[in-house]
Amino acid sequence: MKTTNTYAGIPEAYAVPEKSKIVLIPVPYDGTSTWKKGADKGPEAFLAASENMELYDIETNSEVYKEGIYLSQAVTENSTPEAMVEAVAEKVKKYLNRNKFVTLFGGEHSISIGAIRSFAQFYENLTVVQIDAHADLRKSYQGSSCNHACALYEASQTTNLIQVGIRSMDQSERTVMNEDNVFFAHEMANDAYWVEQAVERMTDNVYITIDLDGFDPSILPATGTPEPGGLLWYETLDFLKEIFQSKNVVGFDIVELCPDPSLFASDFLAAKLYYKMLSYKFQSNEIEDLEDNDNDFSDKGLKNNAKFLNDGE
Ligand SMILES: [Mn+2]
Repeated sequence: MKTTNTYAGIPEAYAVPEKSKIVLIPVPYDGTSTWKKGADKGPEAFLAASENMELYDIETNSEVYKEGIYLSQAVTENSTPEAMVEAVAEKVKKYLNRNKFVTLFGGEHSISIGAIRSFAQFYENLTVVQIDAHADLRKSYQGSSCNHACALYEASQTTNLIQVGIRSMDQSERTVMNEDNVFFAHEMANDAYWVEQAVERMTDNVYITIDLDGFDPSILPATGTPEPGGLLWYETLDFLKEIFQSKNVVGFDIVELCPDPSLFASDFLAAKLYYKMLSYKFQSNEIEDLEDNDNDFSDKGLKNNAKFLNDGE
């Protein structure tokens, strides 16, 4: 399913696993989506768009790919939703254990369940920031707790979950929802301070999960269940920039790209969003590297590190 051997066609020298600070795990899974199918084609379209994107970021004056981006083998386990979630969790764990900055591209939103499970085991007091049109807080749906409609239920129980851009949910999800940590789209539209308020609710270690349907369908139509009234490009970047500057972002995923050849601008938005997030993450690295050369994770709230050291990989 890879279009090239490296992410965005970057030179091999920046794409070898040993030297890469960043790992990208594609998860082309679409087992439980209920409306429009096609999120399994998301990683391929994202990678193709990434190849046609400039790799110099004007805003940060950086070429973040030089930090090294290793494109891992895709997770293709799809026998059951539970098996897929477990396969994602194992893969994420393997690279966390190697001190990589782990990123994923889906696939439908249920792929985040396994990713968040491993991040929450690895980092103390983890905050999960979810940008999404849908709350995704059902405990189970159509017979599985690993359905895309349940993508954030486990995170709501195990992490400090902050939900942003929500504008579609079932009434029953209110019983699970921590409304102090929810930024509904209709409220954000009339509140100039939502970014500050959301950041105030975060602990130091932050994982970000972006369901592309969180964006407004006017700028991202190619997704399985579009909803009007979503986030626009620059307000999203301002929010993300604020998180990357003030918190320790430990990893992220982007999900629910459902490519359609007539809507290929969506693929390019996803590609640019991914690269922007890496650019924000590593933009101050040159300065940090001068001050402190070793790239360890001490003082950053690692926990249960030891249990990851035994998985033989
Ligand atoms: Mn979602």
